[in-house]
Amino acid sequence: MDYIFLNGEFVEKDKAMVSVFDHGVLYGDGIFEGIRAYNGRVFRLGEHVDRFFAAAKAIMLDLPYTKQEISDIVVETCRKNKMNDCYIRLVATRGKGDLGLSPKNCDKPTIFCIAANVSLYPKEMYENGMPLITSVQRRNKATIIDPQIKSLNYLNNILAKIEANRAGVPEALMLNHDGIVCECTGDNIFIIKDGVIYTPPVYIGILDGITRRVVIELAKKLGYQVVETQFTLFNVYSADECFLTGTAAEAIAVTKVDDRVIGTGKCGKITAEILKAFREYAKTPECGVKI
Ligand code: PXG
Repeated sequence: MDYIFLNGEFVEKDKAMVSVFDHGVLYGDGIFEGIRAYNGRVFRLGEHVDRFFAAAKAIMLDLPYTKQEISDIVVETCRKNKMNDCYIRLVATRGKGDLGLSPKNCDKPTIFCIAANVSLYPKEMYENGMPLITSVQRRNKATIIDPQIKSLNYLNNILAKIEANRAGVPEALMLNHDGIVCECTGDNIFIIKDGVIYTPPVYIGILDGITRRVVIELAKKLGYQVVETQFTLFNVYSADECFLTGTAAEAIAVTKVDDRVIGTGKCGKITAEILKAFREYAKTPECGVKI
């Protein structure tokens, strides 16, 4: 990671700065995407760019680029840094303004793109699964800040992550205001019961995760029934298997939730099959745009 794309040019990492008057810094006024490149291909780049533009529209941020230009920026950032397998962070903030909430003096958005090394969960956890706790923090209500917007306001997810850190586990599960299971701080959740795969629907207030979409497609191709429906912690505790999906995490088994052992306490058979299918898919030319 040597060069960062920042407002139209590549700058050296140590010189990539944004203003203290940037509303992304002052108010968390902006959006982001987390994207992966596998084997010289940017995974599902079109969908990430679409989600980025949808979020920009929702917060009334006019991006000064077309979708094709944003795609090119992402690919070019990987090329410039000679990275074939990496984690990419694409960010757009409202830009530099003054010390008022109103963005009317923010002339142009700040846009940057970073290609960094991937940090997955520890390898051991991909084989043996990982523990979760349920956070006391509720996931944002869709009527306040819709979780479909990958906004720079991740404070309640961060508070949940701090709870996980303090409990000595890698992730925290978040519920909505009615106690319905939503997702983790940076991963979507799936449970499996009697061979059927369940995951919360997007409308209850979750990020419409791109890994989630891919896993749903792959699981259906493998012949599994996938049901998007609401469920509670009871269903998680009594599931046969549970796993998380995310750009950084890929797919990873959960073997304990709030000190309840899930299924056999090991990475389940269906979860292992899905992770394998995901990794195979990430090696195919169809998975993304060539760097
Ligand atoms: N839910 C939330 C709240 C997220 O932020 C996901 C689900 C998974 O979505 P994708 O599209 O990646 O399959 C995310 C992903 C990280 C990290 O370092 C991950 C995310 C955001 C920030 C950091 O793991 N978002």
